[in-house]
Amino acid sequence: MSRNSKDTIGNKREARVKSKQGTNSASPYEGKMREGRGGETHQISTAHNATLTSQQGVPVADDQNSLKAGKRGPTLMEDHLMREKIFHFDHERIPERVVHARGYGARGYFELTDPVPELSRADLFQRKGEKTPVFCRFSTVAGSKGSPDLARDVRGFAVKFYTNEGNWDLVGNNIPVFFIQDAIKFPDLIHSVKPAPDRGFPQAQSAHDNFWDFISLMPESIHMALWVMSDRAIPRSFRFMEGFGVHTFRLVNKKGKSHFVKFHWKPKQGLQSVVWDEAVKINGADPDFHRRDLWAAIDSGDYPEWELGVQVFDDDFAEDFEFDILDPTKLIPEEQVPVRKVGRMVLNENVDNFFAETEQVAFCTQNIVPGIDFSNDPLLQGRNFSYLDTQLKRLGSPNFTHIPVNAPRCPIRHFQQDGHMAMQNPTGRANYEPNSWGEDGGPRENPDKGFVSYDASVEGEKVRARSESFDDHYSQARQFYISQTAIEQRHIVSAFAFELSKVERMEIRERVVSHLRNVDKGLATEVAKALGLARLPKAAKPARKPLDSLPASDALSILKNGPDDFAGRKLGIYITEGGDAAIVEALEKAAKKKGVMSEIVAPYVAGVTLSDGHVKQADQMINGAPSVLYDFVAIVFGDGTAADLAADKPSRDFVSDAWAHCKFIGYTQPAEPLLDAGDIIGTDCPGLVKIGAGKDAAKLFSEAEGLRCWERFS
Ligand code: HDE
Repeated sequence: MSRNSKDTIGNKREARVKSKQGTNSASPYEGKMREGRGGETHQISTAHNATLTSQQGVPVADDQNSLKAGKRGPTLMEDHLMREKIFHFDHERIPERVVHARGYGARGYFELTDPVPELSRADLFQRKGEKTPVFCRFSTVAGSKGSPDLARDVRGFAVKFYTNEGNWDLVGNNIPVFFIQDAIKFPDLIHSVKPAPDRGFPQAQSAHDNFWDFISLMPESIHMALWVMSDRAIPRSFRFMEGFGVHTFRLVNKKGKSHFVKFHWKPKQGLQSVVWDEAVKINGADPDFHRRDLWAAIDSGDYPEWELGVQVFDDDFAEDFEFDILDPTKLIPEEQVPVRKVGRMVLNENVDNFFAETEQVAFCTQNIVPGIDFSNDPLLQGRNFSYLDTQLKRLGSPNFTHIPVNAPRCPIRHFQQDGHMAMQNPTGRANYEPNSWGEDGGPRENPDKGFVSYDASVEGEKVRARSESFDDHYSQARQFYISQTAIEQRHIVSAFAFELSKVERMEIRERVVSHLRNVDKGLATEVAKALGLARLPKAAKPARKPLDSLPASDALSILKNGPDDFAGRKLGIYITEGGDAAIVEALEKAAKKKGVMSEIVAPYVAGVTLSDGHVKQADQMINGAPSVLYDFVAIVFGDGTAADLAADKPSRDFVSDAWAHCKFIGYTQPAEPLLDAGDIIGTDCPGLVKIGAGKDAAKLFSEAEGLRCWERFS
């Protein structure tokens, strides 16, 4: 039988399966689940007032009391309903991810805007305007599932594309480089940053001896350390950060020709981060700040969007580039290889159930599709082993691909079977290949359509070694540092000083500074000064002399890539009794027009009576809504109300924090005593906008377009 005829049989079989299911759903299993036939998933009814049942479907008469021998007697073992309920509760938790445990996901789609068939045969890159469903999960790395969102940390940026030819997982971060060059060091890196094994703390923090001990002994991590000490590690929201595939991958076209590629996600909303003092306070005020932000934006229809870009290069470029393109501690500056935008991702649906989707989603770097391939990056090669392994541990069965969030949305036909919780059970007699069952013989391989690995030539001795081409550890760290604005450089210095101030052993602090000397002497001097070191430590001996010729790259700065307007940001309007109703209304209207979310803050959550006599309900009480939760604030007070509030700590902090964090502050004249109490010196300072009447509201918005008033930063 020819291979082609086998394929025809496969297609016929698929058609039969579909018609049996009575649905033209993309996934054969989806149809089965809807039918709810024996042996397949049952759906839990959420209908209002439906009768409560046990897991076995037995109606429950009393869910308040366990079965006892007499009202005051012992509980009986016979109580099958209580035992089932508690048994299930006892097993609710699955192991949290060993890294990236804290995360938040959403559904959406990827739309191809610029097809690239000449680069890749991947089905999702062929037809302009075609949409591919995606699931995207953002995360922090070090903290446990319940840790706060604003930890200083790398953010995971993982996207599962449900393509017509299988799932492609792009499991990236919001930082384009990584700490280590070889997968074998990953457990050490993660152990060092997680709570120390003897004391079980600190949680979700890198400011401790173990982490900096490891970093200072692994010079390859210094480039990434600079990124993590920059504001990239304290993003304002998942919506305002970039994403990177980090490793070099391959794109392979129909003819089998390959190009190297690095993947980029660019947020349409622009880049934005918070400042460290703000991050610390947000963690207290709202530990769910990032997940709430994403959920609220999607819930309100303000769908976040990213462009997918590719940096494509060939072997010649790889040969000439200053660094090894397989070294994941290096990036390729966008000025050297521009990012070509090929499509956009829109996140437009929140999950219905956090556990079902965000917790159970199982990303695997090995999930690639025809037209995309791996490079020999040793970190990527190690990851390809790790992710499948971790999903088995976490989800408990090789059938984790049967869980809807992980299931491909294209036809699946194979002979893999059984195992725990098998939901997709093939029908028919043949469960092996080759077989001679003709039409009932099941699927066949297809050399034309199927995945073929790029036939890169490989030769070499079996060695445990690292290539000398990975030896430069400082040049790109320096390039990153000199690409930052003065404000961003100051933040990096403060972050190093803060983190190292929490390190107890002096030699670790000094060892870190000795590496910084190879990055930038000014940076090392500033950090040493901030730490109060008696002398500047000698520079660490580099494996290879760093280059100081790499030019600054604007693409590496957040502030040089901020948004053009305020869309997607949040305004806090603090009002008191008698506040000017026209101004409040004008602010709310202007916010809506600009795509800004606004919230009313008041001394009482029940609200206050404004100047026109109507009661304005509040969204938040001042004690629960510090200004760190907003991008800019307006204070619209009624006559005489500021004097009392000037003695109120949350009210004073509201303005003094907004001031210290360089936020724009709109205010009405009656609010001036509070500004004085909040240590705001003089009302003619930059970033303070006096609002005399409703028509001035627009002024606050136009002034505040720069997001922060950095002139105030000192
Ligand atoms: Fe991961 N990583 N990682 N990682 N990683 C996991 O898989 C691992 C690395 C990244 O939202 C784990 O499902 C090894 C780089 C993200 O569910 C685990 C190495 C990058 C996520 C794992 C790395 C990442 C993970 C834990 C070094 C950026 C969260 C739970 C060789 C390019 C995905 C899980 C989600 C998750 C292993 C390095 C990104 C254990 C061994 C580099 C975004 O498999």
